[in-house]
Amino acid sequence: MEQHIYNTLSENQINQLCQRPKMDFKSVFSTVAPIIDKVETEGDQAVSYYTQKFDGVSPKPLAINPAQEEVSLDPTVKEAIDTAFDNIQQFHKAQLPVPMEVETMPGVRCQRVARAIERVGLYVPGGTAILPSTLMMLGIPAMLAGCSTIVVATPPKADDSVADEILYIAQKVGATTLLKAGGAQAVAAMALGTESVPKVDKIFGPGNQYVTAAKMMLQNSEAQIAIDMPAGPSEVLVIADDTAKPHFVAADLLSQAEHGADSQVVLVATEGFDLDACQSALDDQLGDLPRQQVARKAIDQSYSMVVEHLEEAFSFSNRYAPEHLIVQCREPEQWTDKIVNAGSVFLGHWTPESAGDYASGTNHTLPTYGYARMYSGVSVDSFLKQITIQQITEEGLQKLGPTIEKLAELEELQAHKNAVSIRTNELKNN
Ligand code: HSO
Ligand code: ZN
Repeated sequence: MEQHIYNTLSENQINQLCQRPKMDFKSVFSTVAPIIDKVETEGDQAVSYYTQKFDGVSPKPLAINPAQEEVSLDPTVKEAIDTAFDNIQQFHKAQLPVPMEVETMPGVRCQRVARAIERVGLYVPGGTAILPSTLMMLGIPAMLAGCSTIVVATPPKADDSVADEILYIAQKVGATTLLKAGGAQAVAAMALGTESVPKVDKIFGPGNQYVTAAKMMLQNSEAQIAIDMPAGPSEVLVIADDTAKPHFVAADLLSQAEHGADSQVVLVATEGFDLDACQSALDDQLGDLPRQQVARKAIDQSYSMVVEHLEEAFSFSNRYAPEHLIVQCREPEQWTDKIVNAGSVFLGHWTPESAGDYASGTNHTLPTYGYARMYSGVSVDSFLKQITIQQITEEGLQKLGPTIEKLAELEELQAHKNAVSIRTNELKNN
């Protein structure tokens, strides 16, 4: 790992270290545009065509109702899924909003109520591994919010089947359709609707650059869909002081590095942390990983930064705005007020990121690429919209009327003023 000393760096160099690799969206957009067009004109047939072309499978049928599928799971897998499901459900249930009502003036009552986004699409990547955890992270808040149409899209296996783990979770969250396709064609099918896939209003979930590009393009099209957030490669930043155990830190860095060769892994350590021991633990642990080629590429592009004080560590971390921030230092909870930009935070020596990835209860769909500066991770809120409601009494309108009339006059919008005057005059005359 390349090493930097924080207080020898210029502002410019620090900014450079906070940069993520550039995404070349231009060429990806030009690949994705014809896929979207073909799905729009040919529907299911186009989705099948691209699934055959890119994944080598012709899904038959293209979409299924997960409730009607037979599922058989190893009991230990089922138990692990059930435990994680329960924790994620508990933490997300607590996020359900409480209705709000405020009487801003006597007789002027304002309310805010939440309603579910009715139709949502959840993208669960396939590729090198199945990701049942991602379906829990998206499906559980969708179920709790009360979304009535939940479409799950995931690429089928080579034999055209869908993993039992995915089917089991799809059943538990009440998914209504499961589309056996991935890639830009699956995103397009959910955004536009086809013969067998209902059109949705918002699309969630991580994916490769083609999936991300399709989400971005369809968001800005006549399909009128929303997306959860812009997505880039996964990231972790670990802050370690002299109390941190080098082999724990190494394990955490590798757990993120194995996601992809483009994963972003950063270590920020005080001088008391044993960086050499961490480097040799990294080398040792890497040798045993089935995905060591992927992890090694990510680690080779990563760096460590030595700081004098933890204040500097948190200040750098806030500038970097990592998706995951792991804090392995003395009294880590004392630092939470200083954390301003991060997707999800893991405090102390006994809190690996894997806990949040799978089973502690928090969501693992989080902002990357520096978007933690202004985006939150997925939560129940992501599946809701808020509606405001108001009701004004005669007394309320008499009191508030002159204020509205004055402001309408100021904006030279006479009809707005009249809508008040016509009523208050009637009250005066009665
Ligand atoms: N760390 C990933 C989520 C994940 N990890 C899924 C394991 N499975 C999000 O950055
Ligand atoms: Zn992970």
